Amino acid sequence: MFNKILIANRGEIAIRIIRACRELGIKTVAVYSEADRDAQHVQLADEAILLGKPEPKDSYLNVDKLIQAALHTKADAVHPGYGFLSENASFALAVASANLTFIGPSANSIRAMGDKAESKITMKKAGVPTVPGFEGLETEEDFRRAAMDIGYPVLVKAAAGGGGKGMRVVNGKGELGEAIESAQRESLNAFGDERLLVEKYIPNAHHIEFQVFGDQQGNLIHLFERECSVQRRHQKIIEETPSPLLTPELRAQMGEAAVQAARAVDYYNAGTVEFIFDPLLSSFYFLEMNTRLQVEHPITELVTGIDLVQWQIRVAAGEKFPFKQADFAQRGNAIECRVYAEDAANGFLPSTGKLLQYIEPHGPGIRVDSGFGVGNEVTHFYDPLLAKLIVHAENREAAIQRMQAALSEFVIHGVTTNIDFLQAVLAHEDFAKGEVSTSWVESKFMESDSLLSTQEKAPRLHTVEFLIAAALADVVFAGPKARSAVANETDPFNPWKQANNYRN
Ligand code: MV4
Repeated sequence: MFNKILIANRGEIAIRIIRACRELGIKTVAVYSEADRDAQHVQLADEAILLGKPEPKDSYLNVDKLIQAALHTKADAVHPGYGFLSENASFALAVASANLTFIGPSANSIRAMGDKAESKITMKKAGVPTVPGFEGLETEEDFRRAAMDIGYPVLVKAAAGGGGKGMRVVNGKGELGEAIESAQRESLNAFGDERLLVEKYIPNAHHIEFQVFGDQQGNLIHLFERECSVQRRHQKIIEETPSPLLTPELRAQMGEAAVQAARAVDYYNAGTVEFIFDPLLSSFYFLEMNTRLQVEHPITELVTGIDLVQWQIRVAAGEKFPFKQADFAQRGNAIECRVYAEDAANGFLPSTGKLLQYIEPHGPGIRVDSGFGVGNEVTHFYDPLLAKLIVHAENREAAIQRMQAALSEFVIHGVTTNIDFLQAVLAHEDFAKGEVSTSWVESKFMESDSLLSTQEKAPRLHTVEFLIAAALADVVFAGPKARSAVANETDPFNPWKQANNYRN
């Protein structure tokens, strides 16, 4: 087993990895930028190395500095977390070349899944369902014939890309030329590659992904699905498992397809196979594979009872994964809400500032993964994710209720958050029915100017002043009685008032 692991990341995921290391008796090295001197991941690790300026290219994306830090601290492995360099095959190779272990899949697996067109061809060969379509088209005439063959509407996608960049829906042949041109331009800009693929457009699609996990001995299983259709502009907002859409038969088919997909690229460690699900035909198609740990991994941990990060470390060290597919079942329902520092009522702009108050919810079946506390600064340099609020309960209704109660207990002052927006989604009848496709948020919420964000109404105070005011009021840590008693006051510093702004 490793003696010491360097964590090439920040925020909640760095802390999640530090905790797994501590349980395994492994020492940890945090890295940080000048913007993260006071960050919690720095304080929680055994050692910490300053990388440089806040800009990611000078810090969390800087391969040379990260390898230097690992060698200097005599770490023997590197965990990349998610984002940053986690799906960069060159980084995985650089780590290995420095005689360090990359905690993740092989560089070859990362590369094989990095290109959409290439991975789609690999999946077709492996017998994994893909959306009907064509790759490797060159002239406009090629595209025109392909689109006719598929039948409109079609979707033009960047072959190199992901995350919806360079994607255009084409409803008829009159729109095709312009769509190809603009998709090529955008794709060249974003990825330095203008190759496109074209496929059948699936309206009202659901995003259902499967967690896969394997060791270096060839044992490979799936850990069921996560429904991630509540998203906006390709940013996930709420994830849940099990998916309310899947039957046991479909789940088994998709799980098998996910394992097949992973096996086709000799996958080991944690990975996620993304499918697009057509609710009209109950058919599913491979979209892409994310060759890393995902943000939403905790909901899988809660329903399967497995610690994914611990097992990532153990199989990276060469341990055999001892469980078989039949050892796993889904117990209850889990939901994750991403609490972002952003202003839902104002175009979802990121909201920056110092956290003046921050009180997490607690209770049975409630988990909070966060990298923030009172006094921490939310900056524009990094992702505005403040916390992941994750709940687990006996069934879906109970999980939704538990999430609503937990959200109403969450107190965050100093930045605007999306908590009221999350509550509006959870309270919606479509969500209750589980009838929420990837276009749902935009169609139901975006044109509405209702109050969707938790507005910061109190004037900004310094942390110490705020805590003194709160202590004098003697209610910050008091129970619901005190809470409801003060909810009617006009005290502008009253932290319990924030949840009352919510209207649907
Ligand atoms: C699609 C699709 C409909 N039909 N492909 C968006 C990002 C990229 N990963 C693939 N995406 C989509 N591909 C076909 N043939 C709809 C989407 C899509 C989507 C997919 C997953 C999660 C969220 C999404 C939001 C909008 C569109």
